[in-house]
Amino acid sequence: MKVTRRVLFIGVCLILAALMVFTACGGKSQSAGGGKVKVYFIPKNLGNPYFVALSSGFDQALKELDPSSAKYEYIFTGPATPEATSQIEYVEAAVQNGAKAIFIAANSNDALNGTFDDARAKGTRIYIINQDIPGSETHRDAAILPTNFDTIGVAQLDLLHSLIGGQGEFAILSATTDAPDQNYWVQLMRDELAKGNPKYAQMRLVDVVYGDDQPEKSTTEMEALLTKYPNLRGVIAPTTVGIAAATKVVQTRGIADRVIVTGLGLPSEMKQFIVDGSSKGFQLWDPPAEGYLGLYMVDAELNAGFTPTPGASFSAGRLGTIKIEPSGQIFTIPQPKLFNKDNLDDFVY
Ligand code: RAM
Repeated sequence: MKVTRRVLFIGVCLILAALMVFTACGGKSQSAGGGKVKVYFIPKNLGNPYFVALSSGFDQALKELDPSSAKYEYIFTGPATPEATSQIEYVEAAVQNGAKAIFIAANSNDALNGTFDDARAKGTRIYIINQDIPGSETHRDAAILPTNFDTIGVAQLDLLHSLIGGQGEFAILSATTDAPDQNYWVQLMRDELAKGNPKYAQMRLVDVVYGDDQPEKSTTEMEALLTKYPNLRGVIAPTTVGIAAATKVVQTRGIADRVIVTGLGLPSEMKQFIVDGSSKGFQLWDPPAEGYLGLYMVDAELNAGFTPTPGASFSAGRLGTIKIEPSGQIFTIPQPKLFNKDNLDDFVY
């Protein structure tokens, strides 16, 4: 009798174990993933390698915090092009799907405010990532910035200054006309020039054009600048898409020493240009670190009593303790970093 019971008990255990394995294996299907915490990253648009680099940081943190993929479901999705309203449907779909947190590189300062409000009312955290939404800060929970944006205007001007000997006409090749991050930096550059600092007295900003973070449009805009301004000495492209396209133009035309292209570049895309001399240097930060600390922030809220309020801090693995500034922003690194032929080993993303 005893033996029979034990056999029965073992049998039941085996059936339960089999059921668990079956359920776990089905984890990829929509319904079986239901128990996991859903974390979304919606970039400005898909097809921009910059955001693939940023997304890889989420994956790094997932490996550390959830090696068996039991806790989190991470979803990287977004529109094909970076228009002001193109992300709305993706935010709505994520909320509908039960997103715990949405990280979004918004394409507008304010076009998503109502969508964000609805999402937050349903319990979804809205974290702006890679930038902020100036003027609309009350519509998000916090913002992860790659660095302190207030340093970027002077940093970019100084970089061009050093590359052109402080003299000549230059233009800015930006992303979209609505882009919150580029518009902020371009304004900082304009403000700095307007201050009358003698350092920039011999540099003249002749135009600001928009390549929409699309390689073809950026190329066309760069070519048009060269036609319109025969004395153009430099271009600042504070977008990884724009700088890569513009550098390609000066490389192809063999004029990389006459028209200096700089700005914010993705090291993996710019490496070839640095190696062949078409680019003398550019700046950036650490995009993967932003995604990495983003997932740690979600985890801290779930497991360590963290709430995203100014002054609060959390522990983010290899990045140490991260603190939310009074503005609700997080600065991933304090200031942008210079990439040139002297640090090719740092070109890792
Ligand atoms: C482009 C995007 C992104 C920006 C970088 C520098 O890839 O516009 O938002 O942070 O450039």
